[in-house]
Amino acid sequence: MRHLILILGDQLTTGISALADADPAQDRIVMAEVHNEASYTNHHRKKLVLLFSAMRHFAAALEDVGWTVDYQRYHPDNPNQSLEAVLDRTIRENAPERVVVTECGEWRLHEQMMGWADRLSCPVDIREDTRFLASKSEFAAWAKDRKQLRMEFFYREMRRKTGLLMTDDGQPEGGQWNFDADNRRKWKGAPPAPGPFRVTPDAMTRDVIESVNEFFPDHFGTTDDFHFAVTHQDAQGALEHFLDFALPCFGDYQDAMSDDEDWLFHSVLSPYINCGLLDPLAVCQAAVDRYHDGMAPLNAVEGFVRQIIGWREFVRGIYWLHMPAYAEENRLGNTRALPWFYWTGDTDMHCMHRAIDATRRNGYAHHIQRLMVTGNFALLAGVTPAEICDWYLAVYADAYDWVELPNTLGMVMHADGGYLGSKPYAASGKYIQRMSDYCKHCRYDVKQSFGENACPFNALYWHFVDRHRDQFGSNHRMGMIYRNWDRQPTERRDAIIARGEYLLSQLETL
Ligand code: FAD
Ligand code: DLZ
Ligand code: SF4
Repeated sequence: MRHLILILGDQLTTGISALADADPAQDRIVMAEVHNEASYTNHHRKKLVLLFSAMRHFAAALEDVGWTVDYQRYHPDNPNQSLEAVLDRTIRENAPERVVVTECGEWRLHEQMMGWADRLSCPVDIREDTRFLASKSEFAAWAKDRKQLRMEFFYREMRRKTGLLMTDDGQPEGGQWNFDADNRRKWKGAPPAPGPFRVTPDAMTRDVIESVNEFFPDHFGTTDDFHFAVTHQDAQGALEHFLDFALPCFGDYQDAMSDDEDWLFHSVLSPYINCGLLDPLAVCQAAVDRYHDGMAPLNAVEGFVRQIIGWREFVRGIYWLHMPAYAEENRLGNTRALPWFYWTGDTDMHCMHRAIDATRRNGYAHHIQRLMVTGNFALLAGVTPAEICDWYLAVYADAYDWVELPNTLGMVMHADGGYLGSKPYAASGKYIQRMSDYCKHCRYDVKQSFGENACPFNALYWHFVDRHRDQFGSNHRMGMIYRNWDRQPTERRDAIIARGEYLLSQLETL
C-alpha cells in the first residue's frame, strides 16, 4: 500500500490537503472516533453527536466513490483509544510507505503528531491546512516587526488578497472598509428572526445520539432536539437558509440580544465551517454574491465577511504565533474559580441564566452572549483564564482550541495584554440593558449600583476599573471611564467598592 491517509474529525472535506494527490487504488483512508479526542474536555453532547455523525456520513460518502475507509466507531472498550494507537494498528495491518495527514488545529495534538514518525517507525507527511486564507508562516511574516497587531489591518490584507468586496480599481466596496458603526441596533421583535436551519436526524444520527447518551452521560448539555446538519449537502442548505432569511438583517442586529430568541440573525455556520462541512471562502463569496444581486445590504455582508476572513483568520494566526506560552497567559493576575452556575445556569442574573441555558440546550450562543454576558462576567469577576477557557472549549459545538483560546483568553479576559482589543470588553449592566430585554425579567435592578438588589454587573464593573488602574489608567481609550469614576462622590465610590467586594466573596450565590 502507498499512503495511509488520516482524516480528523474537523477535516471533513474532500478538499483537505491530505487528499490532494490521493488515489483510491493505492491509498487507504483511516478515520476514528477515539476516547482521547472525545474526552480531552467536557465536550457538549451535541458537539459529540455532530462530529461523530458527520464523520460517519463523510466516511460513507467516501466509500460510495470508491475509497476504502478503515473507520473505528466509538466504544469505551475499543483497545485503541487515541489516534496514535489507531494509526499504530493500521500501519501494522497495511504496511504503508507513509502516513499522510493535514496539520491539526490544536497544539495538544500537534505536539503528539510531531512524534508520530519516530514512535510509529513510519514516515509521516504533515501537510498545510489550506482551508485557511493565511498560512501560519504568512501570518508570522505579516506580524513580524509590527509593534501592535490589529485585526482591522490584517483584515484589509485579506480583502485585497481575496478580492472580496473590492472594486475593480482596488478600493473597498462602498468607500469604507468597515461598516460597524451601522451595526448596533437593538432588536424589539421585528422583523421576525428566522431561527436556524433544521435537519431531522436520520437513522445514522439517531444511532450516534443513542451512543453519546449511553457513553457520555456526564458530559455537558443535552442531545434533545438535535437539528444540526451532518452532511455537506445539508450544511449547504444551512448556508442558503442563512443567506435567504438572516443575512439581510445580520449587520443591523449583530450586537443585539433577546430574551425570546436564541439565534437572532446569526448564521449558525461556525460548527460546519470549523469541521469542514462548509468552506469559509465559498461561504463569504456566496454572501458577497447576495450583495451584488441586491439581496443584502453592504453593512450586513461586509460585517459577515469580516468575521470570517478577518476575525477567524486573525485569531488562528495569533494562536499559532504564540502557542504554547499563550495558554499560560494571565496578565491581570486572576485567581478566582469559575462559579458553578456556569455549568447549571442556576443564577438569578437573568442575562447569565438565559445565555447559559441556551448554551446547555443548543451547544450554541451567539457572539454577543459569549462576549458581553458570560465572558464579561468572568472578566469582571476575575476568573482564572484557564478555567473560563476550558468552559468555552467544552460547551460550544464550534469549539476548538485554535479559535476558542484567543477569543476567550485574549478578547474576553484581556489576559494576553491586548492583541484582540486595545481595551478590555468590560461593561456594566447598562450595556446589557441597552442591547437586550433581559433586565426587564431580572430580579436585580440594572439602575442600581449598590444595595441588595443592585445589578451585580454594575458594582463588579467599577470594582474592575478601580482595581486595574495600574494596567488601564493610562490607556487613552479608557481615560473618560477613569475620569467619570474619579468624579463620583467618595461615599458613592466607597459604597460601590464595598458592594463589589461583597459580590466577589459571594459569587456562587448570585
Ligand atoms: P456569526 O455571527 O454568524 O458569524 C459568522 C462567522 O464568522 C462564524 O460562523 C464564525 O466562523 C466567524 N466568526 C465570528 N466571530 C468570530 C470570532 N470572534 N472568532 C472567530 N471566528 C468568528 N468561534 C468559534 O468558531 N469557535 C469557538 O470556539 C469560539 N469561541 C468563542 C469564545 C468566546 C469567549 C467568544 C467571545 C467568541 C468565540 N467564538 C468562537 C467566536 C464567535 O462567537 C462564534 O464564531 C460565533 O458566535 C458562531 O456563531 P455563528 O456561526 O452564528 O456566527
Ligand atoms: C473534537 C473531536 C472529537 C470530539 N472527537 C474526535 C474523534 O473521535 N476523532 C477525531 O479524529 N477527531 C475528533 N475531534 C476533532 C479533534 O479533536 C481535532 O481534530 C483536534 O482537536 C485538532 O483540531
Ligand atoms: Fe443581567 Fe443585571 Fe440586567 Fe439582571 S439587571 S439581566 S444581572 S444586566
